[in-house]
Amino acid sequence: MSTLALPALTALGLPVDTNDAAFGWLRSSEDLLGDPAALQARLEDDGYLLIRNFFPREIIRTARLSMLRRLDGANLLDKAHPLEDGIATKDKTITFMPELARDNPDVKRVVFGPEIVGFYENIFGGPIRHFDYIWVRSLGRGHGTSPHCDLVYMGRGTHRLLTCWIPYGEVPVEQSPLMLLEDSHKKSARIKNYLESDVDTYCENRPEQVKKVKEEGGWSHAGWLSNNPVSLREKFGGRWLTAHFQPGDFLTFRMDMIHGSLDNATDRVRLSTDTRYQPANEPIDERWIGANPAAHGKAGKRGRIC
Ligand SMILES: O=C(O)CCC(=O)C(=O)O
Ligand SMILES: [Fe+2]
Repeated sequence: MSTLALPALTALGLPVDTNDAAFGWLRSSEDLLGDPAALQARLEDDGYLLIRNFFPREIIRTARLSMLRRLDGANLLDKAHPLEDGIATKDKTITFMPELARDNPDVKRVVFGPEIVGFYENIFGGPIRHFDYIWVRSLGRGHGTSPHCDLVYMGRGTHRLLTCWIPYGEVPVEQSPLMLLEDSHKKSARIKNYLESDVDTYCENRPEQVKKVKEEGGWSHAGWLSNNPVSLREKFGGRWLTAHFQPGDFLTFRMDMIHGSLDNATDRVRLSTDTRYQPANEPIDERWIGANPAAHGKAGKRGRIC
């Protein structure tokens, strides 16, 4: 891969090594769409599938505009620019905003619509269900997401669960695209203790955890595997893989795949959702279902003897 055209990239403020041995591109499996067995095999091998040009662009654009209108209504966009450009107001950091998807039929059209449901039915080989909760990220200039695996946030049901990350608009490398640590799903034994943890579970026999998690509704830990994507990669091996995402693309990956995102070096908001899908007949993590999911609130906290 030529690195000549790449701008200097950072992750959590740290310079990312973009040499061929440390950095690369996600491969698209768009060509396998008609062949579920091949998709399943590729997912097993790579731990992820990038599918380009999957959604009709119009539904992505409609969902993007619906979210931008809400951001604008909250005075988070610079009114000197067209709404559609999604330019963030200076000095206001925007991050995790699930309210952009609440009661939003345009976002639900994308994340629970027939295209994506059909895709996961092919992947799981039968009926599927999704978590009702929709994670929305609206990242202005600043740091991306720390490296983690999703299991620690949603591992109480089946582990045959897949995340779907969808960008709403173009997301070039300098605008905080998602990145996956290559082959990390094959090394999960090395992070066994981390993968067995659950951010909403506390030790009943440790008073400080009872106070923090059960009484105050906090988390037992933040869920991050590391706050240093550069040294994590050096220790763990593999390359950080990312893409210059286009509207219509999506990325799906396993619960044990290490991922995070690059920083946003622009004033353009990076809008994305992440949602989850699993076989319909397997147990589901109760925190994320229903009209008003408990999420990481007090109702989802669980004690155990450590
Ligand atoms: O969008 C991001 O920066 C993080 C997304 C993520 O962690 C996920 O899709 O599971
Ligand atoms: Fe994640």
